[in-house]
Amino acid sequence: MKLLVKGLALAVLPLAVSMVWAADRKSETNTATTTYLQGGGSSLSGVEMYQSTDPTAPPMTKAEFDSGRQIYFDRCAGCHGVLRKGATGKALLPKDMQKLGTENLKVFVGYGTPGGMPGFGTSNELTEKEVELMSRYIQQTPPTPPEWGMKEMMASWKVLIPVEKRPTRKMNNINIDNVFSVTLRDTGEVALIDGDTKKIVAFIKTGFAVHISRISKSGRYLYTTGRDGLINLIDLWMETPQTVATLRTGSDARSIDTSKYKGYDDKIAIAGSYWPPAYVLMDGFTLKPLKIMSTRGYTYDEQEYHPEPRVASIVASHIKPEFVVNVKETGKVLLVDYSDMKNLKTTEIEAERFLHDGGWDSSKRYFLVAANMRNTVSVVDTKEGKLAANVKVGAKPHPGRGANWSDTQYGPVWATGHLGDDTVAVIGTDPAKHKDNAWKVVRSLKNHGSGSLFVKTHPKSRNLWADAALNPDAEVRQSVSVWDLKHLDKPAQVINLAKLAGITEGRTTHPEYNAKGDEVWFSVWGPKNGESALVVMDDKTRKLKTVIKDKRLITPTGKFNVHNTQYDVY
Ligand code: DHE
Repeated sequence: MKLLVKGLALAVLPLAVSMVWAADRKSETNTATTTYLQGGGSSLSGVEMYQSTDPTAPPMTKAEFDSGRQIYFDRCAGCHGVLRKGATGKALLPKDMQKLGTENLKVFVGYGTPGGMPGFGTSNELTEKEVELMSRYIQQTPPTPPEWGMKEMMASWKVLIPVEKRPTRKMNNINIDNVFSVTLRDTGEVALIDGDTKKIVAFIKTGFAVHISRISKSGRYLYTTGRDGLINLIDLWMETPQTVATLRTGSDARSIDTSKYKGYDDKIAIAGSYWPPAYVLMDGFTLKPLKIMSTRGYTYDEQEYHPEPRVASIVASHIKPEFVVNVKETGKVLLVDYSDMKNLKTTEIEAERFLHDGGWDSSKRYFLVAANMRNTVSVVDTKEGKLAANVKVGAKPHPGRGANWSDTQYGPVWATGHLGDDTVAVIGTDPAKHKDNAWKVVRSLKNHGSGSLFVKTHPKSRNLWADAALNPDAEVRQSVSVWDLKHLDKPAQVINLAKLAGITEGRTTHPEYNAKGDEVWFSVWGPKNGESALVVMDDKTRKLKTVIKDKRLITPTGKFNVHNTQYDVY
């Protein structure tokens, strides 16, 4: 019945409506994917913002406007952008929205679109009243969140333990090389777990919906970023590892890394923000902000001005004093040379839109990054400072940091899974010795489902693991595929890890190896008020080794092994 209503509703929409809303049908997608891309809610929902009144927009009370703003930042901004200029989703500009009018907009918000926008009414994520409210809200002038400059950063900066008061040697017996920093998404914490004993060493309060952890060159310092732009600097040498400094670099953020070039060990940190769209260079030992660089500017192809090009992944080069900064909406990769901050040199490389996550090839010369709305992996040659190739892959590549191995037939390769289809694309990465295969998809492996977020292997392993965490089917999203790298012609073994952990509701995600490369850890990411676990698999036998459960392990997602993150081993 609901479907019939939806069909009728869409059928009677005027042509103008369908034109404005004609979604990007070229790329396959599904509700889970879209929900993922729009994310886990932004901390901007609680931020006081400037609000203008537009006399042509339908009336709203202040309370309704505030509630619309909160819902928008929690559920819509990830796709449509903070300023509603469009990103993964369409632009929602007031004049276009007013042309559509409240009644038509209610259909889209309530029932979704064929291009992948979820039906917020049909999924019960919004009530009928909220659907109506949002349909009026998006006809108003978008409120602008406040900027966040040096003054605000300095006011937020806290050095809890100054450098001179920190230990001069490691004060604990933990083998920190094999510690895992585990994201506990919904509690805004990381759990530090000793990979040898599987015991939890510490829970550390971090930013809102903490996103990733990165390790300094020496392996001593751990950096985390929350979605609210709160950076924690954690000293792993302390008796119990703890936060020694914090800084807020913005109000919506995802990425962080630290200098890895020789002579700059641990010295400089960098964080990227979604809002304001910028990256910040900091002192690596204290987080003191040193320089803020805006990423506002023009798209690489159409040369259209974009007011909020968000900073996606950032990695530190091992071969130059440079950070690789991937700017989502403009499709540009910036190589930021930190050796002279007064005369900062950046190389701006035209890549593809919208850049998201990525990793190094095994030589650490080439950085491969997903441009997920153009079904492309862009390859940046960081030695030459230019684009090596744009490689067409499957629907919406999502590699995490990807996986490197030496293929029996094609030489060194790197792989990515996809959100939008059930393949794993294997790309040749060695233009020197395997020129014919370089920057081509040399194999396409069949995953057990679409909705893959992460793939992983290790130089010591002969297995490749992939999740399908966003698949709509419960059995599929709880399972992982594992291929024998020496026999990639054979289908993958599919193992339901949630079942092994005795968990009925949850997604299995993010493989991460231990330092030795003989265990692979997965998160079984359960609901906030339900059970979750970490599942440790013996890599050689592919049999269960241990399940780590603890009431405090709430919504574990990413895991970052100190050694592997420090040296970019994947
Ligand atoms: Fe992530 C990496 C952005 C949702 C888990 N995620 C990244 C990176 C970016 C990013 C830019 C690369 C960081 C880097 O390398 O410097 N993620 C986003 C989003 O914008 C998005 C789609 C929506 C949002 O609002 O945040 C999003 N991400 C998620 C999740 O829902 C995941 C699955 C669970 C969670 O913890 O929130 C998730 N993202 C991760 C993980 C990594 C990551 C585990 C690091 C992968 C790695 O191995 O390096």
